[in-house]
Amino acid sequence: MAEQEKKTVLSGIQPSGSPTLGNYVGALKNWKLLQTDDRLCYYCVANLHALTVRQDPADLRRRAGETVALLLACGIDPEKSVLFVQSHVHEHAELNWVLCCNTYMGELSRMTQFKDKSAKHADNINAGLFTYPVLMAGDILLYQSDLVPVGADQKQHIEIARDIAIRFNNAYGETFKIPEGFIPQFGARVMSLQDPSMKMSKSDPNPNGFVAIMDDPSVIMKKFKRAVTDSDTFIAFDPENKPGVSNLLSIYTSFTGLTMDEAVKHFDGLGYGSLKAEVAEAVIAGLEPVQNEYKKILSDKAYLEKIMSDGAEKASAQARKTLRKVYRKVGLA
Ligand code: AQP
Repeated sequence: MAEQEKKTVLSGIQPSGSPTLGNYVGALKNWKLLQTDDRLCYYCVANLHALTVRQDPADLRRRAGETVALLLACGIDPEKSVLFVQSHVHEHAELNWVLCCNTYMGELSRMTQFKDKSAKHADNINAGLFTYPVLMAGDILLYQSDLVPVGADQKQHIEIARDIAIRFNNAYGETFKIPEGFIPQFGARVMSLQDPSMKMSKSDPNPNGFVAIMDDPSVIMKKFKRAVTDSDTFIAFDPENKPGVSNLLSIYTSFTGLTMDEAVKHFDGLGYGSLKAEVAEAVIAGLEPVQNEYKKILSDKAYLEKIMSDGAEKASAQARKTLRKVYRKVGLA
């Protein structure tokens, strides 16, 4: 298929900690599946976004490469997809400014992620945290993306990206493609193992709340055994009344490929101890090939560097085209 006929896919992951089961089930697993012949996928390590929360510079630098290695280990194929680090393509920061000047304070103040993260980081409510959705809109629009695969937590950000694109096109003439979000039917919101009313997050200060993709099998087993359930004794899928148990069941279906009905039937008559152990075993088995591949890739620094520089070059070629068009439209070029 000719390059220009392919649908464009864009998504990103912040190198803001150790990627979790939530990132894997809600995003990375699907990124691999989207790499078909009729699509061109751009996958980025969103390190500019990570700066919205205070980061240790050495950790942030190291995690960019580690996250690229993890994406490769999760099946992102650099022959099929463009895999790059966001800060290596300076057009992201440049488009961000133009879009900031076309976005309203009112619409940004409605973003729930801003409210959540401001509450979590009350000592550092910076302007970047507030304008985060504009930077994300720029990521998407730079590549003229058709489809943006994300977890359910990013739905509001896709909607504002669409609003910004439509407003810009109306003001300056056709410039951006209007993107669609792609949210998986199951696993779009993996919840914390310690507080199933909150999503699982890699920056959770309580390490028992999340399972990192690279956690050792014994650690994974321990974290699931400590998972919060409820005081009932039966296993049922009921996210409202049994959020902890339902979260474990959802994770189980994502890793076994069973339907929810099949999973519930499988655990009929069994207790929470069996549920936790079997979910942990399924996760350990599912993550094992990713963990092995990650270690192999990370040990080859030259290969990783090459992937990052090739990816930046390919991404820049498209980003440059869009930014040039934008600069002409607004009168900067
Ligand atoms: N718990 C989750 N369930 C399903 N999908 C999730 N995603 C994140 N958490 C879950 C999806 O993973 C992709 C990459 O996320 P991100 O790194 O850009 O940032 P995030 O959404 O803020 O993820 P975290 O883990 O919660 O990071 P921190 O703790 O740094 O804020 C996205 O598609 C996201 O939807």
